[in-house]
Amino acid sequence: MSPWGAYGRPGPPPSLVHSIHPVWRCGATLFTLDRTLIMGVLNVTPDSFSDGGRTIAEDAIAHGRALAGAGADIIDIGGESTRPGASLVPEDEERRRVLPVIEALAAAGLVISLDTSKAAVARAGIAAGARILNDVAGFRDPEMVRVAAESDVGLCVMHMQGEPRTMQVSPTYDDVVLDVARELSAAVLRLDAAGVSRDRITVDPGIGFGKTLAHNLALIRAGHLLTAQTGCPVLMGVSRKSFLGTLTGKPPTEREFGTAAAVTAAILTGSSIVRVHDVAAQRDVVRVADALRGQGYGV
Ligand code: PMM
Repeated sequence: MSPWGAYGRPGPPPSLVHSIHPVWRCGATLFTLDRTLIMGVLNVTPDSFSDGGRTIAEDAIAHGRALAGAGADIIDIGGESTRPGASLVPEDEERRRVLPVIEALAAAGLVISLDTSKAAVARAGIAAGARILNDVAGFRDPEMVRVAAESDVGLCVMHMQGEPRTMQVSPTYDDVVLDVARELSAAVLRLDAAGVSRDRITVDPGIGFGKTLAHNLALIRAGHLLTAQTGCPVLMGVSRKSFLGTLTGKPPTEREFGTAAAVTAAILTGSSIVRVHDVAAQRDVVRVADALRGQGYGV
């Protein structure tokens, strides 16, 4: 029987998927991937919260609780914007932004993912209660690999071509899906060699991180192939991204239907975790997509 359950996910034959771990081990939390997990986005940056008399941390904590109440399985906390052209945030400032929010939400029993590429921030975040490290730089920094190996947290290895300031200038690939799969596999092997067990790792093709519209569309459809090639479940971040603006002409806050279409496509083509801003809206989308796929929610 396929590790995905009695019916299996549509996609590659069992011979290709038999070695995939149908779980994601994140410290004390073991996720069984028999339904799609929802990761809610919590950006703790000054431009993410309006100045309504409360501190950014207070606003962020309230928003994190709301995301969990709306159905998020994981809250992904980030203190540095990674949008194209964004400037870097000093390490101290990033720590100051995220640590109180991680502490408060972890103490409330939520599973916290920390979106950082800085090893010192990652270490402090794990000590504060984070159970997942989400590195948009794909654990290129040997120090990040060390932090991963010295802990038992879950990991998200994201693919990015170049770096945020310049990544959208002229992204080029021979074959985007195979190139991204190869680079993600290499990152997984680096973690493997450092002693990180495979069931702690998810991979993410990095939608919008050094990709054209065509690259993004090809990668959203490539979940099955990426899982087969890397041996890890796929996490997909499509929410409100600029490719949706290109397709619809809408600004980020009006991209919820576009996000819904992309989330559905990602789930039907093999993604196991989706990273979204509007959890309440996308939770319905995930439920329906899981049912269409023949899994989850009692189907
Ligand atoms: N996208 C952003 C930030 N972090 N992490 C992962 N794993 N995957 C993503 O697609 C991703 C990420 C940028 O999006 P935001 O500014 O809307 O948070």
